[in-house]
Amino acid sequence: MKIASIVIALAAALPAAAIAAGDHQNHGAMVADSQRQSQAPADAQWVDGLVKKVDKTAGKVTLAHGPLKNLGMDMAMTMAFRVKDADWLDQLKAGDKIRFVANDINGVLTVVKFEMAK
Ligand SMILES: [Cu+2]
Repeated sequence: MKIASIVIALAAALPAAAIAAGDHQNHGAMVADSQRQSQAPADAQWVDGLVKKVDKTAGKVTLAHGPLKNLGMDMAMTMAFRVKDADWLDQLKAGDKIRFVANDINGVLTVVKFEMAK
């Protein structure tokens, strides 16, 4: 009985996660959802990113990025991130290629480290 209910729970959870990861409009919801996934490690995962837009007013940078498994994103996508240090927005401009690490900080996806890609 126990094993059967675990299998059912997994089967129910997996497709939902896959759909959420591919749907950009629901990115915020996905993050809120993923907070209960405490098995997700806080390990730094470097990923390539292409700067699409810098919004200093909002304190955000829009990045086209590869998969970020540590944040439950299994595929490449374009989305806005907050940056840990607002000064970083002065160092970035559309078209820049970077490598970065993003973390979920209190439910907000935030670039916590970055470097210019060569
Ligand atoms: Cu993303």
